[in-house]
Amino acid sequence: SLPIPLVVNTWNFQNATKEAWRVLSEGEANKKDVSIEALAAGCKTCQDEQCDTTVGYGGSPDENGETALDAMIFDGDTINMGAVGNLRRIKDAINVAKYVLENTEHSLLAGNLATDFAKSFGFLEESLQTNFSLNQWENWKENNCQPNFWKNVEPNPQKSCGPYKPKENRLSNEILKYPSRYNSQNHDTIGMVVISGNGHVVSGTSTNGAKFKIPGRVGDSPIPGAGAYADSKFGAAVATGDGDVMMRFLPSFLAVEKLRDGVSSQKAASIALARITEKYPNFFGAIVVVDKKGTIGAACNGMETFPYTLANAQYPEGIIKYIKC
Ligand code: SD4
Repeated sequence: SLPIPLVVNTWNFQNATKEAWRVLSEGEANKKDVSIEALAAGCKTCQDEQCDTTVGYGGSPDENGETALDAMIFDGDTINMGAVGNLRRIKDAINVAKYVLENTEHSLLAGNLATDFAKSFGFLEESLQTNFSLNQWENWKENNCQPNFWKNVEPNPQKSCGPYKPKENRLSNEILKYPSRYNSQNHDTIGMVVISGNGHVVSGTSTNGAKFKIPGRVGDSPIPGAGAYADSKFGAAVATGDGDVMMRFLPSFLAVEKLRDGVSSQKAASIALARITEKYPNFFGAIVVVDKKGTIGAACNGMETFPYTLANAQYPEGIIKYIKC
């Protein structure tokens, strides 16, 4: 069991881990509980660095070439949360989520009106498009605009990029045909768990979602129990991967429920992941579960290995761990 205070996050986003640890340990030194600030600072580091181009601005353009963001902070002390879904033209999604948590009675704001909300509190409105995301989008269009997230579409006329619409008849046996549209190259949400010395457990996520998503799509990341969940009495979980499938199973909620039942964090991770792969064997994704003492469990599917990163007093610079899937 690793000592708390502790920071753990999905993938090898070590700078995010380090930054969250820096803020957390400073707070601890001043006898202040800054779990939420630490989590926001860590996730913001990934947003600013555009971790793997799948967190923050300038990556994963939707069918219209726009990047839109999902983020959440879940407070395990109060069982309160703040989240934004499909946030447009605002870079700092995690701090808008923090604003929702700390200054409203709501849990989740979405789309353009979430943008208006953020702007009214001083968040800068700016394009999230970059040369990189523009290129991603142009390449996709040149390759006949594979309709990544449509089912039952009419064959796409050469070089015509939608609008797509479904055929009349639905395909049978949709689940068996389900191909994973995801891989570790294009799909890396940061999910982070922070536990303070006094046992305050907080979790959160930040992502730009899924490449070439249908405009308006919201993933699992801002959905409580899907992308993240926390309960300071038991621990927390964060998930990454194919959010469209994942959110149907609430894996983070399920894992924390298992902790409540006295199951180990490793077993809880395996159970939550298995619930998805039973139904979707090609599912791409991973879950990290941390019990309140700081014991970490993780499980993954659809890739060879899955990395996560942790920092604590022993590893203030952060250390990357790998699990086999
Ligand atoms: C999503 N779950 O929007 C996110 C993306 C992700 O690892 O997790 N990438 O589907």
